[in-house]
Amino acid sequence: MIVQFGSCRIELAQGDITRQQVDAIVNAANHVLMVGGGVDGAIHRAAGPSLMEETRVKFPDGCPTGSAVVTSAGRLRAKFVFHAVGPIWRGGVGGEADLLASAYRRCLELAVEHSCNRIAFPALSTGVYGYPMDLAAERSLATVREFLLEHQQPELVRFVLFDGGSFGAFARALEAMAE
Ligand code: AR6
Repeated sequence: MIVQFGSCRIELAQGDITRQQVDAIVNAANHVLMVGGGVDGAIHRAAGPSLMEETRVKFPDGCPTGSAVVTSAGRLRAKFVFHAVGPIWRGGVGGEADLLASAYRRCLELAVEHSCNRIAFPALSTGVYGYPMDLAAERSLATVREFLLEHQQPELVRFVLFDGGSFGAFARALEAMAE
């Protein structure tokens, strides 16, 4: 599913984010930037050990929740990995929505700063971090849409959803937004 916003587009795909060929792949990281499971484990396995080494050397203090840092991409078919730290869901009363939006926005800013025309996101915070999928879909897509309309870049933002459930939630939210 593809929806155009000005000269940019948001695309939804179902699959494995490590197989994407784009300028930047976003990782769902944690604030200490230690390799975990989910997207993080898959990205580090596919990229190879250079990714962890670079992350450790460049960012010994980790990365705050709601932000992101950039490394090269090792063996992935991308130029960069943006390690984004989404919030842990705590019932919605701890500013999770703003922190989630802020993590997406920082990645989009990094894409512009590093001349990345094509960026792929997973559904940040919706796995181990427990953010409800429907709420995450709405907030994530609204944040990206707002950024694209304001900045007219990057050209392509692809959400790579792992299964039918997450794809469906994002498709419903994107459809509602495009109406
Ligand atoms: N490609 C695309 N999406 C995936 C993939 C994949 N290969 N694997 C899982 N997903 P998660 P979080 C989906 O847990 O919630 C790690 O341990 C998954 O189904 O990866 O932000 C980190 O180190 C879910 O919908 O990220 C952190 O400690 C979404 O990606 C913590 O998990 C995000 O799930 C971050 O938790």
